Amino acid sequence: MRLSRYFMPTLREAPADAQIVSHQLMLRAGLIRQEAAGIYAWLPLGLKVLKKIEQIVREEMNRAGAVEILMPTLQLADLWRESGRYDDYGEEMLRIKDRHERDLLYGPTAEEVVTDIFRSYIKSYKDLPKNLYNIQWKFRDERRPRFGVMRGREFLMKDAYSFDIDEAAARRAYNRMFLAYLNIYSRLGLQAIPVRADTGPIGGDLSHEFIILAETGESQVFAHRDLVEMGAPGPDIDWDGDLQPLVEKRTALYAASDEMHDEAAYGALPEDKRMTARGIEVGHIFYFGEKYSAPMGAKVTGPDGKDVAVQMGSYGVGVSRLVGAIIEASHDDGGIIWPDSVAPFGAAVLNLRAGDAGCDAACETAYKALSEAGIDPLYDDRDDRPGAKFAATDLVGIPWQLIVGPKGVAEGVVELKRRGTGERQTLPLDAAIKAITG
Ligand code: 5CA
Repeated sequence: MRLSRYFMPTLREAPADAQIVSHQLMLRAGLIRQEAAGIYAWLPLGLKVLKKIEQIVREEMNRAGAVEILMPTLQLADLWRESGRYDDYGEEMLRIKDRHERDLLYGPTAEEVVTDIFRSYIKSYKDLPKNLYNIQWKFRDERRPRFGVMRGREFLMKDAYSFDIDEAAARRAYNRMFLAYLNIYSRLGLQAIPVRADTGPIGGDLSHEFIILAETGESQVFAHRDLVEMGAPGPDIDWDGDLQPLVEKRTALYAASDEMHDEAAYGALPEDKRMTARGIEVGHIFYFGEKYSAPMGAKVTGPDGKDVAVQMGSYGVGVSRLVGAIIEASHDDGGIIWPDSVAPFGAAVLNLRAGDAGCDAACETAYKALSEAGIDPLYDDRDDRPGAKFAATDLVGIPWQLIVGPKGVAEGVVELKRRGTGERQTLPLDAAIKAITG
């Protein structure tokens, strides 16, 4: 992409009401624009990052055996009356009437819709297990939308729903999601801690939140240090095998958010293993058995010929919240530092003297080679001061900067900067391209 043709509206200063660094940087780097409280338009750079996160989530869900669908944002109130949640959900639910005076709502979550889909088609235990997910916009009329996309009213969620014949099978489904989540966050460059959690309006008795550490997080977490430092299980586990040992290795260590915190259990840990910090909830998984399947009549015939309500769980990832969470975890005074896996562009080519024949030719060569190698470069071909180009490129956080100036071109070299470390090297153009394409 040539910057002269792109739309990347960067701002020198963030609006005063942006309180936390990720919100400030998302506005300054031109990722989002607020349209109403807690409701955002995604600008080109923000949309690219959002789509990359979405794709990583999708790949890991598919790997763990979940199947993608797409449910509507608008749902029938009658379904929620069946589950008994319509009145309970309260003011967070945006209620709408259509022209026929039928009650609709903008989905804050989709247990009812997915249960309705399931019960329409699946009638036998032989068709289980099933895990259906979608990546879809949700609306919750939060009392205090704040921190930009962190607590929005409209936000993008990946929500998955598992259906099983009995509790043992449902726990296997839960375990698959538990481990898939750790792999998702690891691919996003994040260290996530699974903590025991409260189930709130979703319900159930088994639940974990996935928290990444950040000073601006809304929850306080208390955890065993070994858990904080433990890596993700990796993609090559046997997803159909016994995952319980991998899950237990993690759940055996103390970890809780404030609502579930047990001071005595935490205090019993060796002092050097106690860790408490603020964190951001980037995922939440629930096992709630028959809470929706029983009232909504989602039953299958079991091996003994008797009908039973299916055992369900639901599993959410805050996809749009993750954009902010990654920035909280990875930035410096100059701006955002994207992990390569979600960077909006793989590299930036900076032409320090657009119009100079030598600079233009070197930049075009780099731009072509990087494009062909699938790096998706952003070429700053504008006629602007070098200082402004450096600042903008640092701000938007592109992992590599290939800097082309007239002096270097005369000597047959360019400069290559790694955004994360600030490391710079001067080298021939070919070598710089090779360093980026690996
Ligand atoms: N149905 C279940 C799981 S599919 C559910 O809705 N869980 S949830 O309420 O915990 O939401 C799942 C994830 O969505 C949260 O972990 C969080 O990362 C994200 N999320 C929730 N509310 C918001 C919000 N207001 N703004 C941005 N992200 C949110």
